Amino acid sequence: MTNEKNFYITTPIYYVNDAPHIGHAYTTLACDTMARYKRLMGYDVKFATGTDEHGQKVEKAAAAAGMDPKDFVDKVSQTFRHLAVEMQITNDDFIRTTEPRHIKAAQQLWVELINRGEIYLGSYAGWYSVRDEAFYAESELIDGKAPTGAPVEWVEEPSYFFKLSAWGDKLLEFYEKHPDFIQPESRRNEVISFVKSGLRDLSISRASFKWGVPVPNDPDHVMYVWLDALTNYLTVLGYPDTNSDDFKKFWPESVHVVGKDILRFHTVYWPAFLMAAGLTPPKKIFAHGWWTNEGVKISKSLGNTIDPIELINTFGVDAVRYFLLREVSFGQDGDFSLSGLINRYNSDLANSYGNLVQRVLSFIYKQCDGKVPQPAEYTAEDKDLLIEADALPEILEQNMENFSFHKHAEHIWQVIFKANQYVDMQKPWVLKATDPKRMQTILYILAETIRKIAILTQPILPIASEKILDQLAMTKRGLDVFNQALQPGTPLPEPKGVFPRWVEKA
Ligand code: ME8
Repeated sequence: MTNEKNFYITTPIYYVNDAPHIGHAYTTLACDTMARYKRLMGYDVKFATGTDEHGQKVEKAAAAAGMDPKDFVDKVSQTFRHLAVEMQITNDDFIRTTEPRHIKAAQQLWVELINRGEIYLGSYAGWYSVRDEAFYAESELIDGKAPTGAPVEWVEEPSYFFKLSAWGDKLLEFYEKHPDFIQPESRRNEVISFVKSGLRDLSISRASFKWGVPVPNDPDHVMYVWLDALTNYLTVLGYPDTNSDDFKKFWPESVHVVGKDILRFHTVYWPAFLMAAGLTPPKKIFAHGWWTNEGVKISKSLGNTIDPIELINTFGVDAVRYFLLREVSFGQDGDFSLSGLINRYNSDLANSYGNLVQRVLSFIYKQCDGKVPQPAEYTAEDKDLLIEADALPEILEQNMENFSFHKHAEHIWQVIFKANQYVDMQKPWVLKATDPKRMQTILYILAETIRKIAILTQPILPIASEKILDQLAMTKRGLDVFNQALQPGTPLPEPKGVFPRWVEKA
């Protein structure tokens, strides 16, 4: 049962080998923005994030910390959960791969694959990168390292294989039939040429360590961490119960948002596993770009990871969200810099949006008895501003459906800019004595414009938008009330600044 008003969005589940950084925060914030947008559009949304807790990389990190793996993953997983709470993320689920519900799902997917003749027992002799949790062919290595620069080690052990080589044509057919499956377009081309170059069967079990989901009926093996991890997207919906309400409602209406580093796992292995198990692949994989820090690759060994909680504590969630989503087009790489964040904050949030809201609402509060003003006749300029604001929902839809968060913001800020210009030109403050009716009309037009803008900024700036809508005494906030104008005479609370200007402390 698919319904176009159901929407399932997921972040990657993050490895718990280390604390979360700005890159993890980015993907989660983007998904949260999308989830909020879809709810605004009246969709029934399921939004999941979580942690990937098995495999050699995590096992090694636990050993390095001198901890039992289970205690270690319990501890680190909490830091990711905590980050989601601090960032006020609206996820409906937080999945951990060590949970019984997930182990059951991963094992069932295995059983399904083996029953359908998609898995055989063999032996693996080749390169493996623990850092990437990936197998590499000799021909892929560059100067003895993985193409990602990660070290590789030689692995020789019995292994179960998935017959990936048999799925090349079906994958190509699938990409052809679903041109939107891989986004952005450049990534799609990359995947298609990889598949066209020929697929080898994939090793999907490891026998040389124990920290993983046990392979059903063969206790010597644990499942390859990526087969285990990808299944999380099904676990969240109640798999193996494909008759569960969530499964029927949300699969395959799903979008997996990932970084470009894990494109292949999501666009080649995952749809192949699913098709081989008789399930439909998800609707879309969106691979976003990579953040550097002040021009340098973010890495623990370089000691330049950015702690998102520290940033949020300093600048607030909305400022961090806005910077990350506005600064680069989703899909492109971006560079994080504190000065960039502060500039954006001051110019777009404090000086433009914040200033508009603050000056208009405090003027209304003082000059209109703290009530929504009473408009009279509209002039051409009044109508122009309202028309601009009214055009935004359609533009919002066009942009958000393509994950163009930055364009969505750009369009809104054009209207904010116009509204500030309108204030400067109309000068309502000079009309108080001479033409109070006109003053009220101007202020009403502005309050209406702010109301419309604040409804549309909710996905990107949830906290500030909520405050602004509170200050307009609006209780309903969905797109369905976009055209329900403010009632003149409605009492308004005393306005408070939403984006105080950031001044560097000396
Ligand atoms: O790959 N810029 O987990 P992971 C942008 N467990 N995004 C970044 C980033 C950066 N510098 N660094 C990390 C895994 N990310 C697997 C996923 S899913 C079934 C299993 C984000 O902890 C980005 O989303 O290495 C990237 O894909 C993800 O974190 C990798 O997280």
